[in-house]
Amino acid sequence: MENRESKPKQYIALKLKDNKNPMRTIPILDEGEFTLADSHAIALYLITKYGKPEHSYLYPDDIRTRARIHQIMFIGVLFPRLRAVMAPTYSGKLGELSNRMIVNIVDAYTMLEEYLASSSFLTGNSMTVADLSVLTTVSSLNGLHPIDGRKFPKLTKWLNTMNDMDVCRRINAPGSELHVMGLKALMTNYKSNQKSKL
Ligand SMILES: N[C@@H](CCC(=O)N[C@@H](CS)C(=O)NCC(=O)O)C(=O)O
Repeated sequence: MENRESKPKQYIALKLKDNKNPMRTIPILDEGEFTLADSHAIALYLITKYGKPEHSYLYPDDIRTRARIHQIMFIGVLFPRLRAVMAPTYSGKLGELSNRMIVNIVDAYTMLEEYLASSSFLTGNSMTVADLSVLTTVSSLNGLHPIDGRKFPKLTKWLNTMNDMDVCRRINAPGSELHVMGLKALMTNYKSNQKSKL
């Protein structure tokens, strides 16, 4: 994870093709002559390119609504808190969440609870691409450190509403469950390796 030279070949190949993803992260969109990194940029590109009129609620034309959507999608402090757990776990160096990791995750929940203070979704009373984007990270965080429903009632309600949607049940939930299960298995593995060294 930390060593950018150790990326699987296909990502390196994409990176080398037009030098558009120096981060060497996934996801990467590959349309032949056009590649694009960063899930938020990709989601906005796909919705602008392929969105049908009946999906316009996901990314409405109104510029202030769009600005709010961007504000949530480019929040910047959410995914890094998951990444802080993922990176050492994938490289086999983490057995459990540290206190610092938990404080940062709970702080992210607090921030989202505030965004949801006066609306049922993150940018208003209708679900947008911003909610879908945040859901992908929050569902993994929730699997690692469950959201306390008493402390975060609005976030809990939002998550339940999102998880009840057919699209989230079919697409997000299976991947998220697998992701959390994999992370926990790697942590357990690390812990048992540590024990066997004693
Ligand atoms: N802001 C980027 C973050 C992408 C990202 O960090 N992806 C992870 C996998 S979920 C990755 O490729 N990590 C490898 C690395 O950072 O070296 C996005 O939303 O696409």
